[in-house]
Amino acid sequence: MDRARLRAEALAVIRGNDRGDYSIPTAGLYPFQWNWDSALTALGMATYDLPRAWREVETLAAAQRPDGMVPHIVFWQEDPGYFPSHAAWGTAGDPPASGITQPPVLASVVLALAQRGGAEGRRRAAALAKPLLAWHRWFHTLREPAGDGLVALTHPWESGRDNSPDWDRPLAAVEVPADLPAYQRRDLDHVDADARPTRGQYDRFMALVAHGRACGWRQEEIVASAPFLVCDPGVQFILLRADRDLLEILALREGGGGAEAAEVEGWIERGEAACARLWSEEAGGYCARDLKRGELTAAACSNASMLAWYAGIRDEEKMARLAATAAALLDEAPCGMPSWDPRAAGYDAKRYWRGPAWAIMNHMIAQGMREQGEEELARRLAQAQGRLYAAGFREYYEPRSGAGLGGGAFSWTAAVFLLWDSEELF
Ligand code: 9WN
Repeated sequence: MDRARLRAEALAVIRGNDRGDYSIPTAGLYPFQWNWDSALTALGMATYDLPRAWREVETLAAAQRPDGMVPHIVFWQEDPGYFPSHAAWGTAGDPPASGITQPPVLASVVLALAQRGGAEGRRRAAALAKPLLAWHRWFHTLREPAGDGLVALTHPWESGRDNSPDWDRPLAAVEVPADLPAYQRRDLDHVDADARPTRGQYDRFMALVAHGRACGWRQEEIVASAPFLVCDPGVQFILLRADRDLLEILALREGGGGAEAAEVEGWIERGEAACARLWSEEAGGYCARDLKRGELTAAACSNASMLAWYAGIRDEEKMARLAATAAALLDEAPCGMPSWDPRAAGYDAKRYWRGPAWAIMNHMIAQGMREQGEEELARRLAQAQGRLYAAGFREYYEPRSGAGLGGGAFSWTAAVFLLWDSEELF
């Protein structure tokens, strides 16, 4: 790997996507601020410009809605190149935003920035405690329909794994209304159709947007009548870690955690216990659960299943089994943890979230593995990550060949390179 050249290219990618106080994932395909892209990109920015990294997360937090949700897209400026536009979402509020959320990595990123040291970092992290608390509370109240620690998503885009086979069954049950407004996809102007979701999936994505609009984007109403209501192991695990990290952020405030800390501890206890209900003996891992039908949606593992280490799950028996599954997946796919088990029905090496590997997912999975003592698996993932970067800073990669797919010059892919390079993790 030519590190110096890649480092210079990674910096150029992030700078090219920098819009001043926020960044976009990549020009053309995704021209707005995306929630988890932005937060994870800040990790890379922090390696060379910590104040800029702080501005990135502060801009994202500033888009919080009155109910506490931090939206999945913030439309700081107009751009006709992406669909669904702000008008298609039909949401109220300022700044203009989509009506759904995304994986809540923000608290974990804020803590990581604070840990880079300095009173200023602690001050800025403490100042974000309130919005973070409000967002997590939104998840644990409005999005825990049974109050049992399983967090619900109402749109596949909230998982960040848009068209994973995990969603095939619950999504197939979503009716596409005859009066669904006609729409024109813009993603296919930028990326080959065989690497993107199908028309049938898009129709259902838009049917769910129409449902949110019909509910005036009021959460209680959306959840109560949701055509799609699932628990994603990815969001469940990311939120569990983020809750733990939020506790540390609360402690940075003057006066410490207080009653709010006890509230967060309650979320952690409930959330951790609930993860067992995502376990599939057949898959040898944690899977998605359909909360409308009370069943797991499929019996195979995704890369989100592998975030259990990142979440700090301590069930020894299950984690040993999961380690064996992870090793088997990496045997199949040496260029990164595949987004779907290559041995399972539904696998597609090229199509979005149905097989390809993502650098940011590898990053979070490997971080968890290192923290939990799974050194050998983490080392294998580091090798895989090195192979991916040979194809540049792409959105995703074929997990067997390492060929680059989707958008190019991708912010979070470049950010993870800078982070791993600076910490000599390759
Ligand atoms: C919809 C920006 C986003 C990522 C998601 C990824 C993809 C959008 C799309 O791109 O989703 O949010 O239009 O396909 O699935 O994880 O945040 O990179």
